[in-house]
Amino acid sequence: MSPGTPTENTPNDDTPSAHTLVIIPTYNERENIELIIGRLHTAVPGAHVLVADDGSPDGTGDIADKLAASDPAGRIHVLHRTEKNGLGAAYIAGFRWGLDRDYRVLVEMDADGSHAPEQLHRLLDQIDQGADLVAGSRYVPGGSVVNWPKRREFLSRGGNLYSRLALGVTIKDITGGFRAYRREVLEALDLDSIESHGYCFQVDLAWRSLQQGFTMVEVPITFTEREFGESKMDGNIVQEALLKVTVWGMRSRWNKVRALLRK
Ligand SMILES: Nc1nc2c(ncn2[C@@H]2O[C@H](COP(=O)(O)OP(=O)(O)OP(=O)(O)O)[C@@H](O)[C@H]2O)c(=O)[nH]1
Ligand SMILES: [Mg+2]
Repeated sequence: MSPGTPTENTPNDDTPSAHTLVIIPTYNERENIELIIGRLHTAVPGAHVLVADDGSPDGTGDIADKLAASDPAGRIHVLHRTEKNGLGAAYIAGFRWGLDRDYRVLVEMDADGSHAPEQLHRLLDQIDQGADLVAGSRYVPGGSVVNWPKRREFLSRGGNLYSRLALGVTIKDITGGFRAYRREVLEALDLDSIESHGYCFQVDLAWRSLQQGFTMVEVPITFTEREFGESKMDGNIVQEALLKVTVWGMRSRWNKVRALLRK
């Protein structure tokens, strides 16, 4: 199915996906925010949205407020944070906001159009079928990347391969940021202790969920590089991920060896 095809599913009220909150972290996404929420509501009309804005100087937060005020169905919510604190902190605040209410599924989605709302139903269908955590994946059959420079794709594929080897997991795209979590997963994680940023934040959440014994399923997505606005990616993010993934992998292996020695 192409990213332009909306879902044909109308979940009944008993399914977890009928109680979905899509969290969209934003920092200077003025050109994108209305477009992405519009696409989301065309594709999944029942989904609620939480824009987690870090006081964007370009007025993204005000635009989100206006969108919220003009949605008669009351599906749009805005969390105004005062400082730019990174995507991870914005997501954690968003998760808390959602867990304080009765949402059953919490979704992570970028504002810049890289994650197609028209493909969200692929993730939600898997949740309804029993998965605990579903990751939109660029690197499973059917998944793809559009408009990415070769260098960027190489870095992303390399990071994923390294994570797979270091952590001993089979997930093909553990750094991706288009995900759906059953609320029980986030309730079980110690959100206070998560300090990772950027891609590492996604690896961290997946790794903690797997360690707790939750099931993680990948579904193919088409990832499209942003058209409007600026990227907030920087070199430190790669360094942080490399270091932390190595430590987590070594710690996990060491724990296994210790358990064997004790037998
Ligand atoms: N609230 C908040 N959102 C952020 C922050 N940094 C990035 N974001 C948002 O997180 C999402 C992903 O950020 P991007 O800049 O697209 O990062 P990226 O996808 O790694 O980079 P590109 O591929 O160049 O787009 C977007 O919706 C951003 O607006 C932040 O510090 N605070
Ligand atoms: Mg992006």
